[in-house]
Amino acid sequence: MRIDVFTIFPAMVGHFADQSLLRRARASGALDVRVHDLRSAATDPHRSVDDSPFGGGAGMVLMPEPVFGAVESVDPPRPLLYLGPAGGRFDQAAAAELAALDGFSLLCGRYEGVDERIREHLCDGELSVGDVVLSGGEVAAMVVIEAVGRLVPGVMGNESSAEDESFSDGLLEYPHYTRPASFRGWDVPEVLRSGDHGRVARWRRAQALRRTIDRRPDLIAARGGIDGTERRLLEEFGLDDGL
Ligand code: JF5
Repeated sequence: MRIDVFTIFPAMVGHFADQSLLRRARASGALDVRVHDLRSAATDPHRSVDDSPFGGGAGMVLMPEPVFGAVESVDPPRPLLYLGPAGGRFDQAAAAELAALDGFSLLCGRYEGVDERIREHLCDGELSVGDVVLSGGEVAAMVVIEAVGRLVPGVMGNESSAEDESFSDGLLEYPHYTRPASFRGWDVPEVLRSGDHGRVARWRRAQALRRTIDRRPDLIAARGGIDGTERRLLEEFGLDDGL
């Protein structure tokens, strides 16, 4: 998997990609993150990448020449996706789609935005990590790199845990516990210490369902509600309140 990132803050994204889980993935060859400085294609002595908007108004806009220049000198993997609040929502399904590709590229916007010709004639699409406005696309790019990177085979230490987690089946995760069995009078649920693996699995599923019903009813609606088996599972553990 190759991910190319175009940014005016290459050190920020580069440092991130050199850390933790991603560092190991890159060392193993499973993940190839290449960060490119948008300023490298600037031609003027000040290496300018932005200019004031035609029509007036506050702020600065990324200019087409350095951005087209940086991208075209690399010929990066496509699609090239622009990160900004006007994009399609980047969620776990979008992460899985990107993880199935051989590669893709990210363009980080800054200032008030980028010249519209970059979005229209250079980029292939647009992604948003949420309804929040950032000062630039770098943090959003890091969200995408981490979410996609950990889905690439060979990236995570524990290959099974990616599938086990929140959203993989449309539910939030069940609660986790470790030692001590009793901490400040708060005890680990008895079922987890019972050694009954079938009952543990059913309890976890019931807890995941209950949590999702309480905290993310939108996710329950999206998967078509609760079926009869699930209702009985909730009843088994006394978690069927208000159903
Ligand atoms: C940006 C113009 C880019 O704010 C974001 C963003 C929000 N969700 N996903 C990305 O990106 C920075 C701000 C203004 C272009």
